[in-house]
Amino acid sequence: MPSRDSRNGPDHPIKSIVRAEYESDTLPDNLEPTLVPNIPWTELPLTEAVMSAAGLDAPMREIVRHYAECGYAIIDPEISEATIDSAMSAVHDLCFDKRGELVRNRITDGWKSIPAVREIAISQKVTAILRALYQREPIPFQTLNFPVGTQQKTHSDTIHFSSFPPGFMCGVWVALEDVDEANGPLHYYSGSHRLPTFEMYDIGKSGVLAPGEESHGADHYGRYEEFIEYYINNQQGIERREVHLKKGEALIWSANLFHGGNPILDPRRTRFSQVTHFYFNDCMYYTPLLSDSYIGRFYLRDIADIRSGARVPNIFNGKSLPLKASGLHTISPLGDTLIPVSREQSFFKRLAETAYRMLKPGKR
Ligand SMILES: O=C(O)CCC(=O)C(=O)O
Ligand SMILES: [Fe+2]
Repeated sequence: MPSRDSRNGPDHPIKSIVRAEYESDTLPDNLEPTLVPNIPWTELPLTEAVMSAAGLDAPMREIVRHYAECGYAIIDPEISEATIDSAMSAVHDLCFDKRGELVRNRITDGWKSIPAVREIAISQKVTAILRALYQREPIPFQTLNFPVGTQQKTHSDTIHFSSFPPGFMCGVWVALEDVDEANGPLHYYSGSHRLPTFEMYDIGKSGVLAPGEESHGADHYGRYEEFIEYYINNQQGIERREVHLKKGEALIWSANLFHGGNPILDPRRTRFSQVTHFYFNDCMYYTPLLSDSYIGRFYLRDIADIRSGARVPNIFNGKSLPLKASGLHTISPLGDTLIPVSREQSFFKRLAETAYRMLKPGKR
């Protein structure tokens, strides 16, 4: 199943037809972005008329317009100071030992045990803004908390979390304390969300550990990072920016916005922060790093909605896929046959492969 691909560019024939339909500022009778269900409306030509027809007030229209153009929004998520402090203190206690030494540099899914982390993830203000940005129901599905800067290399989250249809994913990064140039601020490339979406195949690697293959996408993540560094440093028309958020402020990045963590200049400084990753309803959710989506091999994700704890069905064009657990699935071009092949990717298979590689003389 070929992915819809931003490499089709602005002149792709389907996009041109859609644009021609409502190039003018008047709302056409028969077509509006919310009726083009499998493309986020911020990727379509968004007119004032279309946005007001969707019931957005002027400040929200401004956020949507900026997000469409630059791929991110800086917002006030309206989270109480008490909640921010409580999340920070819980993360502090898990990440530093009694002598003040850093023992963990990230907490994954802290929302399960830390009520304040969950509260940040389900912020009503964030949910309302995401509904406006995507015209679908946002699903917070994962939290990450960091006690210090990640110094993560530039990447797009589309390599870790993607959706089909593409683009229905975003990250919401909340500063739990002030961030400046010294404690490893986030950087992002404004406008980079319009660059191609890369998967491992694009750099000559398989995502899937298929029979006869010795490695899968995660083994080549370093190669992905090197490629992105080269690619992004040689792009015209996008601008690297560093973001110094104040405690309680948030940045929303769209699925393909390239971003990372700057170096920590002052090693004594902390940088408490929370990222909540969101999907949107009525999609297939998958991990591109472990998939070969171009030929229909998807490592599908069985996600739960942090708000309710309920599992969220994987849906292809309105049809629910009978997924039992996260794992590798092959999907026919019509999306109507689903064959779990998760054995190939199983923990024991990987363990056996690694042991074999280590024991076999002359092999890496
Ligand atoms: O916090 C950071 O420095 C980057 C985090 C990030 O890229 C992510 O969680 O997707
Ligand atoms: Fe990221």
